[in-house]
Formats: sequence, structure tokens, C-alpha cells
Amino acid sequence: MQSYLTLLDHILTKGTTKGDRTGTGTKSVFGYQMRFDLRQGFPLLTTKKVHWKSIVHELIWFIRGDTNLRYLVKNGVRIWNEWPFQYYLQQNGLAESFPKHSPEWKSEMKAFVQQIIDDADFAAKWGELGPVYGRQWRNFSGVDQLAGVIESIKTNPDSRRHIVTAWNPVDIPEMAKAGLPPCHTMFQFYVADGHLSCQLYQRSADTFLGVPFNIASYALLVHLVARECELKVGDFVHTLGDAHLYSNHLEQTKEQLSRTPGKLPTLRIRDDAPGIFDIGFDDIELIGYNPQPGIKAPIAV
Ligand code: THF
Repeated sequence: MQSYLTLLDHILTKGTTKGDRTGTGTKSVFGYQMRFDLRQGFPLLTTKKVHWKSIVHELIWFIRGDTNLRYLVKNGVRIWNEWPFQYYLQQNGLAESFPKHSPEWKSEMKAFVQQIIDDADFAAKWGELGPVYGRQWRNFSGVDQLAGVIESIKTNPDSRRHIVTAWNPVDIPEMAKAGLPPCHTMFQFYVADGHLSCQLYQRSADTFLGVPFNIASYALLVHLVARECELKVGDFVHTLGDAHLYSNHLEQTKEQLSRTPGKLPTLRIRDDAPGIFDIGFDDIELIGYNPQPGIKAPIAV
């Protein structure tokens, strides 16, 4: 994970001060690439505790083609709450009464999430994030890209067209309403010497909060697809467009950089686990994850 820490340092020292959609302000660089050899261990950050459970559930949610917040919050995953909640406030003329990140906003969000859990009709109406990742992966205008790419890896491993794209220009306005246009825009698989590699193009990278999740999520996806295709894991190549540190994450970033990385954990998928489309949380096990304490930082909405 040294390459992640090098990226943090690179943005801190070389980044340009740049405004952004959320009004928070960032330090930013454009164009950056990291490579993680998945044979060396599972790339989950050890220099702070990362909420692994959220990563696994979010990926299962994508793989199942689900786009409603309900599955996530029922499983204790909070990372998508802000967007449908903010949309709910706006649509109900409440955005002014609940300034972002204020105590009232936080308690109102708690109530919102509880209602998503308790009330299926409310969840159907307000928990829907629009045609985000899960929809595009499994049903991009009728195309099941994930099943298609797995089939093409199996039948034609040398192909240079093993691509899944979440960037569906027709659907972007609908995604922007309650969710977000995809940050991890497209990915490509590559097979050589019996090993499966994957490269992701991420257009926008919240480097302190989001990127540790994104790296682990795609590493897990490579493991799941490799298992499905009877291949070993190779590299995860992470290519970033606008790689930024929010101005309210700079102190946390320095704290992160003062720490020394530990040994990487390993991933195990149970031998009797079903295929990728039916995989469950308990089929996936992370062994030997001994991170340093978490570092809190506010998410930009
Ligand atoms: N929006 C922004 N601003 N940054 C992102 O990284 C991001 N994502 C997804 C969609 N929109 C985004 C959501 N991914 C956290 C982590 C990943 C997220 C969103 C939020 C987060 O807050 N993590 C905290 C707490 C985790 C917890 O325990 O619940 C952390 O400390 O890691 C990029 O894909």
C-alpha cells in the first residue's frame, strides 16, 4: 500500500488548489496510476482501519444489480446515505432547515435511514439512487455487461475487449438526481499466464476517504471474477483522473502519512461458496487484518 501513501504525499506537495461541485475546495492532480500485485496480499489499507464490511456489501450490491439504499442500510453500510437523504430534503423543501453536517442534519439522516429500513414503500420511493453502478453493470440498455465479460474471459481470454462501463451518457441526468454519476467509470480485464488482471479508470478520486474503499472493492472483484473463470489473480491497476484531497481532509492525510504500513491481510473465498452472482457476505473472509486506528473525516456531499 506504499503506492497509496505516495499518492497522498504527491497530492499534498504537488496538488493545485481547485474548487469543486461540493464547495469544499480541494488539492488536486490530474492523471495518476497505481499498481497492486494481488499475489502479494490483499490491498486493504493498514495505516488506518477501513470498514471492510461496507466494501463487501457494496460490491455484492453492485453485482446483484441493486440500486436501492435499502440493502446497504439493512446490512449496516452507511457510505451511500448522504445522497438520497440530501435529495429527499431538497424534494421536500427541507434542505434549508437542515444545513449539511449540522447536528440536526445528522439526526434527521438517522431517522431517514431508519425509515428506509422499516418501511418498504418509503424505501422504494426515497431509497432509489437511480440507474447507478448496479444497473449499468447488469443492465446497460438491456446488456448484462458483467455476465458478458465473464463469458468473454472464459471463452476468449486473449480478447482486448473485456470491458464494463458504468458511464452511460443517456442515464447521467437520472443518476445525478439522488445518487452520483459514476466515479469508477470503466474497467477492463486482461488475462496472461493464467492470471487475471484488471484496470480501472476512475474519473474523480476522493483520495483520503474513497480511494482505500475503491482499491479494496476492485481487488475483491478481481478475486471473484478470477475464481469464476478458474484463473489466478494478477494485478489491479488503478488509473485516476482528478485525484484530490478535500481541504477538510488535509490534517487527517498528514496523520496517515506519519504511520508505517503493516503486513497485508489475505482474502479467502469459501470453497463451497456459490458463483459470483449468488455470492454472500459470509462466503468471503479476510484473514490477518490488523490495522492502525481509524481516522475520521467528513464526506463531501
Ligand atoms: N462521494 C465522495 N465525496 N467521495 C467518495 O469517495 C464517494 N464514493 C462513493 C460515492 N460517492 C462519493 C461512496 N463511497 C465513505 C467511504 C466511501 C464512500 C463514501 C463514504 C466514508 O465516509 N468512509 C468513512 C466511514 C466509513 C464507515 O465506517 O461508515 C471512513 O472513515 O472510511 C466513491 O466511490
